[in-house]
Amino acid sequence: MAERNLRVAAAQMGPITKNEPKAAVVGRLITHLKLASEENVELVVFPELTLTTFFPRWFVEDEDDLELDSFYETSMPSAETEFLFSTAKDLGIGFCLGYAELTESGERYNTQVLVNGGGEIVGKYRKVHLPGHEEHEPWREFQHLERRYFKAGGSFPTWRAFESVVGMAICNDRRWSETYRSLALGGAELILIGYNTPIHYAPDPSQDRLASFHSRLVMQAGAYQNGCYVIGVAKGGIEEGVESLSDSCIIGPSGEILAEAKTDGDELIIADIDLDICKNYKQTLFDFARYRKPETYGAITNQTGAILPEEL
Ligand code: ING
Repeated sequence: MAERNLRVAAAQMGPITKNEPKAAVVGRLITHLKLASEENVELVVFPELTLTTFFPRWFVEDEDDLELDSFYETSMPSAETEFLFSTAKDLGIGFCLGYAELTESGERYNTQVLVNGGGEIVGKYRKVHLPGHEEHEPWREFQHLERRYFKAGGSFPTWRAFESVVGMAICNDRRWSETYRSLALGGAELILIGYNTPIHYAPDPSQDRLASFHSRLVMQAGAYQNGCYVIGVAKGGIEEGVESLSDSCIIGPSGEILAEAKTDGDELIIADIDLDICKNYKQTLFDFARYRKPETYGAITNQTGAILPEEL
């Protein structure tokens, strides 16, 4: 079988201001696509909620507030993103786009779509792990109200695309080992993860200095333990006063960092990946069918929280 080489890119975004028009943001995304085209990139991964500022940092009392709705898309492509889709199709470049989805029935999701080089949406993923809190917590320097503004997704689908099997995850999903294993059990070789990660973690500020280490740790572990490539893409920099992690990176099935961002702004990070390298791990150390013992893993799906042993 011919080698399955793929040139991929993480399209890191710098800050997006609250009043930056979506059309202006799309202009920045298209700049990424044009540079990617010059470098013969085949797949570009954009961050989580790429079309707007990270609005869950603010409390909006009224769920039906028009301003809140303005951060969501009621169709994809939408009027503002139609030009992105048509440009990508003209350039023959596939992409992964994170955005806030408002369905016809009024459900709100933190969503990513996978689009092939022909401009067709081949997959859609809705964020499963929603971090933060549901109610206004004024004690915080900034809010993290994803659990108020989004409904959780219900599965980790995978799709055949780009001569591979592709899965998607979003931000906090990358911190949960179940995410990668679920996708790898669906055959994923390539996992695309957009994120918006504030450096400051209000419940435990001792973690702040470890933001980059923790982000790399979980993605490198997820890649290695499942024989996958992982592309982690940030919207970083100081966005509306909140310092957010950049550090976008492309990670191989060995767990090694293959390419990484050098700035906190809009930056295209490119890597040539050989998808057949996944077999070096999936068919040896991590041969699931041969070595996994699901009959012993019951606690993982039967429980939500920990159940401690009895006091002696
Ligand atoms: N952001 C964060 C993330 O998981 C967070 C939530 C912030 C966790 C700060 C830890 C520290 O990267 C999103 N959007 O999930």
